[in-house]
Amino acid sequence: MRLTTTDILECNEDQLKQHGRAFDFFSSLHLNAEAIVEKIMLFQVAIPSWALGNGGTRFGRFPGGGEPSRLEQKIEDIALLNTLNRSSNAISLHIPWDIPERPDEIKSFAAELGIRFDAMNSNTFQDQPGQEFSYKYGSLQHTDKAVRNQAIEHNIEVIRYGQELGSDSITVWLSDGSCFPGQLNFRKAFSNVLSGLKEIYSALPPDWKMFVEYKPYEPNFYSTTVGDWGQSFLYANKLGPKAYTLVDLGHHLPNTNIEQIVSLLLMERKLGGFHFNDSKYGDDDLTVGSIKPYQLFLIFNELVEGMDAQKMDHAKDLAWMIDASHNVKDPLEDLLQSVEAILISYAQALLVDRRSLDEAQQENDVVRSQEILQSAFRTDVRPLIAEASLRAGGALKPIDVFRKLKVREQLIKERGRVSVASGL
Ligand SMILES: [Mn+2]
Repeated sequence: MRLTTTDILECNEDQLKQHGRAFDFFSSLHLNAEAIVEKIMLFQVAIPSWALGNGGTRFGRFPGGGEPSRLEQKIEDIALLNTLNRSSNAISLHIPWDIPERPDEIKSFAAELGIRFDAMNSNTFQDQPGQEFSYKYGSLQHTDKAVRNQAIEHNIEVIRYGQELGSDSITVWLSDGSCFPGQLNFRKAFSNVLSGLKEIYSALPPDWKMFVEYKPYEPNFYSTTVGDWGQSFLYANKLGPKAYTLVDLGHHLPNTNIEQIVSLLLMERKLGGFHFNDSKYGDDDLTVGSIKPYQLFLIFNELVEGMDAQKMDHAKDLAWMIDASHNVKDPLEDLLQSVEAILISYAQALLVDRRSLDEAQQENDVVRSQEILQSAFRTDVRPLIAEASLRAGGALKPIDVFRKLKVREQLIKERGRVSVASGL
């Protein structure tokens, strides 16, 4: 199914007047409204190929119908999202769940729909059918060199696929670790992973980046060999200038100060990318901004401050991606909510009065510092998000349009009620 700009313009019609009033009012209060709209229009968030169907838990899975079962259909779903919000023009592929059989054709199919290929993701946390060695006791950390080599070769294969598709980065997330004390020699595990990553790193094309993603627990519950940002940062530093740390919001112990991590990684020029989601307890993979919107804002506040300090391009210099799972919602509606939450936090961070905040910090005026941050956070910036979408030909209210045009019903008609997305 494809949506046209005309479909969307018709849906916008009813709301144009009210939106115009809201945007004008906002602009009369905030002189930088126009500049923020321009920045929002440039900001794009990649959608992972595994987030387009209903996920599940180890207790069960409840598919919603009309899920994309082929890569082409996944790309079509992302194009639907992007036609609605004009802010998600990239797909992040997972190998082997989404091996492009004919990369050339897939690449031009995606380009026709205005979709490009973001970071590639490898998988050494599962055994695939026909695989020679098992990853039960880890992949790059494994005691057996043959297993390590198999994992290295897989990552290099993922880079090759990415090259053919026009991607320019690989995200390595390892589930390597241990479930019980004594199971693992931490130093040996660390150095095995390091030498594996070095081999993968040396296979990177010149303009590529490698992202090292960390996670404190699950599926291993005693230790994880890339367990936190310190360990990831160690690897990234030892690997070289093309290696970076990737922050996944769900990959922290409860109440971790993620914004401080972001600030320091930016200072060291070692923050490479971001996986957005939200969580209440652990790696819950909930809709972005659904549980802790203030934390998301504080993270964006540090992102904007830190990227500006390094003269980085907000839209291009970090890899922005959603990494969520949808158990009870329509995945496409959930993704629309997530992208909107990201744009809202970004816009609020752009509203922060940096000069006044700096002065307040210098004067140790704690109350004023908090007032400045919270006044940005409590500003309703939705007219700016809607204006950015409208100017780019998108919907003023993407979810309303998704429902009004009965997109899910159409997808079920096309693909069937029992179609199941490959992946998680
Ligand atoms: Mn992730």
